[in-house]
Amino acid sequence: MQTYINVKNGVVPSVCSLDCPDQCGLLVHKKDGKIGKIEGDPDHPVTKGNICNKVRNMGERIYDTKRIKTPLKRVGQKGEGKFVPIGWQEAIETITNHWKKLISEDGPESILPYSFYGNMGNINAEGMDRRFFNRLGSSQIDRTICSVAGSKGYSYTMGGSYGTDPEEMSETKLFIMWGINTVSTNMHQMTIAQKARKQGAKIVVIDVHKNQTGRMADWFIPILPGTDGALALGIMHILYKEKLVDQSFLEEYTIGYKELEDHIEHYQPQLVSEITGIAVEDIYKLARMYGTTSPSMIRIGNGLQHHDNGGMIVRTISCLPALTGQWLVKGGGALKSNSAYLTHNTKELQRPDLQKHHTRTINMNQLGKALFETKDPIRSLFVYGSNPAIVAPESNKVREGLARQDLFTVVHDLFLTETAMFADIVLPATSAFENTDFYTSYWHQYIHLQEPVISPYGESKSNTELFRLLAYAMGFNEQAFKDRDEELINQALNHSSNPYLHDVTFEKLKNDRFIKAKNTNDLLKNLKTPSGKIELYSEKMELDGYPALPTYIPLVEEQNFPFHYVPGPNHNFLNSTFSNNDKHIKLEKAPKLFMNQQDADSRGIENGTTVRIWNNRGECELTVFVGNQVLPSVVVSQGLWSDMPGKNQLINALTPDRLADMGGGATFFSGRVNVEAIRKEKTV
Ligand SMILES: Nc1nc2c(c(=O)[nH]1)N[C@H]1C(S)=C(S)[C@@H](COP(=O)(O)OP(=O)(O)OC[C@H]3O[C@@H](n4cnc5c(=O)[nH]c(N)nc54)[C@H](O)[C@@H]3O)O[C@H]1N2
Ligand SMILES: Nc1nc2c(c(=O)[nH]1)N[C@H]1C(S)=C(S)[C@@H](COP(=O)(O)OP(=O)(O)OC[C@H]3O[C@@H](n4cnc5c(=O)[nH]c(N)nc54)[C@H](O)[C@@H]3O)O[C@H]1N2
Ligand code: SF4
Ligand SMILES: [Mo]
Repeated sequence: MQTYINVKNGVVPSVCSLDCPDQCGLLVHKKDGKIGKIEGDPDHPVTKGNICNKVRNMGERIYDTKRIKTPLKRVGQKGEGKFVPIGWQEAIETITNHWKKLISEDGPESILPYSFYGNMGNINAEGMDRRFFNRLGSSQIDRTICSVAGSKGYSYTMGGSYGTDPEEMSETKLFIMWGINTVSTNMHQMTIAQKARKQGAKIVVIDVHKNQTGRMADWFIPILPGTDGALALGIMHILYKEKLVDQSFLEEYTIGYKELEDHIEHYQPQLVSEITGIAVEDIYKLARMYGTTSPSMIRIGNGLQHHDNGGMIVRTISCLPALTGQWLVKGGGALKSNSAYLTHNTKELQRPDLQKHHTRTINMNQLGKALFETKDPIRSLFVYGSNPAIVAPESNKVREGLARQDLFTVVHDLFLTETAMFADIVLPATSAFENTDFYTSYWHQYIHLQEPVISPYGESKSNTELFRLLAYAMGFNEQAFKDRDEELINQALNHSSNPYLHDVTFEKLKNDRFIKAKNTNDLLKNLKTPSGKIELYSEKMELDGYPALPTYIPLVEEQNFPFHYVPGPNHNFLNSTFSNNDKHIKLEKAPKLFMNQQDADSRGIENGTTVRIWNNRGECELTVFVGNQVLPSVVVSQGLWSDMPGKNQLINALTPDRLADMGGGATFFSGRVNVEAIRKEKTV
């Protein structure tokens, strides 16, 4: 059979597997049977042949000699990195024998899976693995690290992750990039906005950091961290006062618009200015611009919701397009995530029915804490598709937990990550280019098929293959563990209750490669809120213990540390992926800390020198960039950096593991720190 694997020289189609909203169509150039150049697929309707630098250089990662070729067994201390190669049979036997013993002594809940979306492929990231851990009866992990708080907040207003179609945004006249670094994290969103700008559109960026996205804006609005809810309420105040609301839209499609009008009386521009740090006249200017420009689109980022109050912030912002009736305008509305259009049949794919008893669920944002729980302790951790030693908050606590002598840890990854350094057994994972899977974007509305482009590297195995092996060795003989990848895909796509996902099958995808969600313009008729309308007032929120109307709630006050610290992702890594690739590190240079001139002057800190940044959770040493990119009292760093000899750059040593107001989300950006000069010589 002709497969892409057999193509020696030529170009084969693919899709980007990374946790990035763009989900680009790719063309992989093969030379002598290996991956050479990677390009964008010019026929992809949204990404149109452009891709980022990270993935253009992906070939180097696929063939990086640091990639793990065989299973490994630890022979040194935890964290030391001494391993010897072993065969797959020994690896699987070691793991399953250990687990069988644990299950008989402590019960299956002493085993904890920990995973995220290092590979977004649906059957690999949340398919066969879920079946396995359901059947095992292990503890479950709540995958809250990324976007859950905002998604919950948005859903209270809109009923689910349904937003504006990026393909309609060529018509948009006002883009508000709110807490999103689109140039780095959603590049095609910026491409679309720039194209629209040629037809007169304006780009407004509201952010705590004037980064590459802010520098591209027609108007950059700096704001104090975690205060965006107040700004949105201030805009509402002016919209109502100046009769810029769309009354007929409010009457037909929303509930609670009268209650909201009374409620926002409190959010006077002067008060909002004091909270947000934005001048009163700018609040008026923004509200009037928003109230009079159509179509207008708010692109809501994830940055906003990595805060104590992140759910409520997104809930509040998501009310704005209803006030101006923008949901009826082509290219108008808002986009937090479009993932709901392409939801598949998770019941069939993940098989929760295989779970015989209810089990506890552990929030992944509190892994450190969980590893020290003394009641029903976790005795084994199985990590795949994630690198918690770098990406999880309170990393010092996480690493202390990973170093526990009595914790049996297995890591499945392509590389010996910082987490894998603590493992007892490391298993080699295929890259997505070696797998079959289907992908669904959380920004545009296409579903894609990935077929293997090359054969597995060394002895590596895909997640689906690994969990089939583990199931077999555990003696699980249900058909669910025998289903092949194509069957898993067809089971997941058989989802008649999602009207947007229609008649898509493995075979159809094989032919078409990407297929768009259907009937997406009748959103307002199908809203999944309790009332079926846009809920400006939400009874459900009240029942869940929140204010029913959008409300400004301040961040948790951390005492004694003068700076608010916002450590986001960077341009050339994807979370910690690529942070171990020389080319990407070179492009990024060094981890930087951005500080306001005023703060630097008062502390005798000079641009380009090394500073120590600390709080009661940990410390880091970073290169400081002094200027006006951040407001006084705020410091920002970019990127999740790998451990390197002699460098102290573990960013998440500083971040809190408090949970956000909704969904148990992460609060990476709500911590505080202090900063001091430590070396006078310039490092860059
Ligand atoms: N190059 C690259 N692309 C990526 C990623 C990556 O690591 N690198 N990660 C991917 C993933 S998993 C995700 S979730 C997305 C994340 O990408 P985004 O949704 O863009 O989220 P962040 O980059 O975390 O934060 C966005 C912006 O929010 C700002 N911000 C922080 N706090 C506040 C606040 O209180 N108010 C306002 N107005 N702004 C604030 C930050 O300064 C930052 O510029 O990107 C994806 N794409
Ligand atoms: N300070 C701070 N911390 C953050 C953030 C932040 O903005 N600031 N962002 C947070 C967010 S939004 C997110 S989403 C998380 C992301 O955190 P993670 O999901 O942990 O993301 P990565 O660091 O990219 O790690 C993914 C790992 O999966 C591996 N992998 C890739 N494909 C496969 C596969 O098919 N199988 C297996 N077994 N492994 C595979 C990769 O090699 C890599 O080591 O980080 C969070 N952490
Ligand atoms: S990381 Fe994002 S922008 Fe880069 S190729 Fe993948 S989907 Fe496209
Ligand atoms: Mo994320």
